[in-house]
Amino acid sequence: MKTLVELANRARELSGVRIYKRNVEAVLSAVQKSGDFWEIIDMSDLPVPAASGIVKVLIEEGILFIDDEENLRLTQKGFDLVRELGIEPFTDYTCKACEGRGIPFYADIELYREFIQLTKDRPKAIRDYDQGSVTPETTIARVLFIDSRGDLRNKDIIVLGAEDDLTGLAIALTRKARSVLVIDIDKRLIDFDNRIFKELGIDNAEARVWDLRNPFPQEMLGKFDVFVSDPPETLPAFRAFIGRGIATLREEGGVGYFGLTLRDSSVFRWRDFQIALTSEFGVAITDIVQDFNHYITWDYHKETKAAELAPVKKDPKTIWYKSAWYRVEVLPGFKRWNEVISDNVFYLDEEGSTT
Ligand code: SPD
Repeated sequence: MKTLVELANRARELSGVRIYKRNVEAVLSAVQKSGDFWEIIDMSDLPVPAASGIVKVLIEEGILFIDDEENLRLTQKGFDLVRELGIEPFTDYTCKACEGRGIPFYADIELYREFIQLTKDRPKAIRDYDQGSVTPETTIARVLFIDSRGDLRNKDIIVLGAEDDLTGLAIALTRKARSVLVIDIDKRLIDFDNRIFKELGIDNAEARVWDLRNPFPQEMLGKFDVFVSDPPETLPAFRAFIGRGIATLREEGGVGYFGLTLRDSSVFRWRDFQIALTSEFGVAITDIVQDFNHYITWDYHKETKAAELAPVKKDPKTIWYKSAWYRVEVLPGFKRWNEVISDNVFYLDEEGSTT
């Protein structure tokens, strides 16, 4: 019988992504709770290629098998292994009322209702820009979180990309910010926001088309108190969205909010992001709320590398794609990064698979 380290190394070889012993343990723990591949990814906090590689190796080694309903199950050898190694079933004490965010969306039920009402005909998430919208409950909880930290009222706020989540719209609907500027590459979303701003007479909010691969003009830099974003998970996209977000901040004490996921990115990549944030851009990470952002599975799921890599063909039945909510504060001497992005790997690299 191979050791967990050997299983991890084999999965790494098979999948081409970074995997270590802890990841194999996480899959063996998750599979004791649910046989659904997408739920296993959610519980084990792994990029799809990594989870898929581990599952394939565990099947190869006779530790798992796929049953008639396309669920993953432990074999007798698998049961013996988890018992011998003391790997227990996944446990979850997440608060069901706030879905683990610590901020219940219904704390401002009027805002939630207005948002739901206004966004009934919202543009659908499309594959072109790696879109995947968060649930309305997530969007409203984001706004309430921002308000709870003193980062909403009378602040100049910029929302960069990911307006498929309509976070910029929801911030504007509070009528509490001093100004709101929404930047997105997708003209459908920009037109959608601007139409609502106009209809409701919200004249301190505006949406503009912008491709974040391009540097911002000088007049955008140093103009805002707060930025909000949700970048694709490659390093170039992280720079384009978060580096440029930081560059828009007026002064030390400025704040950024964004989502980072472990479904399209590994914890190894998170370390690279965190080094860029703290050592290069000069920010402190004040908050990371794991699984704060819940994404509605996108209509193009069947066309993605994730669907192709999955060991089963069954589609996700529940929300499986989540991301952590980061809050950062810029400190004295912070760097305004605003270079051209020339990298071709923008939306998808070896760890990503949902575009
Ligand atoms: N490709 C579909 C989902 C993409 C959602 N983006 C989440 C990014 C988190 N930073």
